[in-house]
Amino acid sequence: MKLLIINPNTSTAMTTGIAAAARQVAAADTRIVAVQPSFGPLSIEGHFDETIAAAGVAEQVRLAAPHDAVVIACFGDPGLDAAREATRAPVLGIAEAAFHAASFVATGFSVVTTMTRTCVIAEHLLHRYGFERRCRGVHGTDIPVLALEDGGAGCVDQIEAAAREALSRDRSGAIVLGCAGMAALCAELTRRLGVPVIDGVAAAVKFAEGLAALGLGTSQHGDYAPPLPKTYAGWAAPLGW
Ligand code: 5HY
Repeated sequence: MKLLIINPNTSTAMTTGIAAAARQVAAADTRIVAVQPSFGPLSIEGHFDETIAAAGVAEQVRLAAPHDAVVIACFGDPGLDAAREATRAPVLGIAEAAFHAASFVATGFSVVTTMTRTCVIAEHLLHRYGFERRCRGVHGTDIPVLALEDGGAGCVDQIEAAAREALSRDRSGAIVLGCAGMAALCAELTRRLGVPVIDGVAAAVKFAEGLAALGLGTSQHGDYAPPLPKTYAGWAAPLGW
C-alpha cells in the first residue's frame, strides 16, 4: 500500500524524522511518501499556526498523487475533516490514533506534550473524539517543537521526568507523546518508564495499514462527501473543486 504522510509544519528536518519513524514500524510492502505544505509555520505551537497548517494539509491532500491512506503527523490533527472530504482513502491524525492505542492498553492515560499553551488544543481533541474520560491529564514541558527537530535526544530526560510526574499525579497507566517530533524517543522512554508509551506516528501508520487491509475508506456519504464544486480565488485557486 502507498501511505501519504503529511507533516503539517514546514520543517524539512521534522518531515525526514517523521518518515524515518514511520518506516521503522511500517510493513515491508507499505510505501511511505512524506510531504509538507508549500507554505506555513516552521512549527505549530498555537491556534494561528494550527489554522495555517490546516490549509497546508488541505493543499497536500488536494494535490496528492493516488494513495491508499493518509496520516496527518501533527498532534493537533490540523485539517483532519477537510482531508477526509478531499480523499476516499482513510485519513488518520496522530492524536486520534494515539488516544485509541492508549485506550487499548490502559484504563487511563496521560499526555506529555511540548508548549503548555498547546495543552488546550489536545484537551479540545479529547472531547471531540470522546476520550475525555480515558485521559487523566495533559501536561506541557515547554520544550519548543523545533528543539525536537534533530530527534530530541537532548530532551529525553526532561520528557521522562514529566512523564513520571504525570503517571503518579494522574494515576494513569500509559503515556501518549504529544508531538510528532517525539517519535524517535518512544523506545527509550518505554524502556526507562516501564509503561506503554504511545507515539502517534507509529500508531497511525499501523492503524492505516489495518484500515486499508480491511478495504475501509472514508465515507463518501454525508459530511465527508467531496466538497461541492466551486471556484477558489487567489493563491487557493488550484485547490478549488
Ligand atoms: C506537532 N506541533 O506534532 C505539534 C506539537 C504541538 O509542529 N508538530 C508541530 O506542540 O502541538
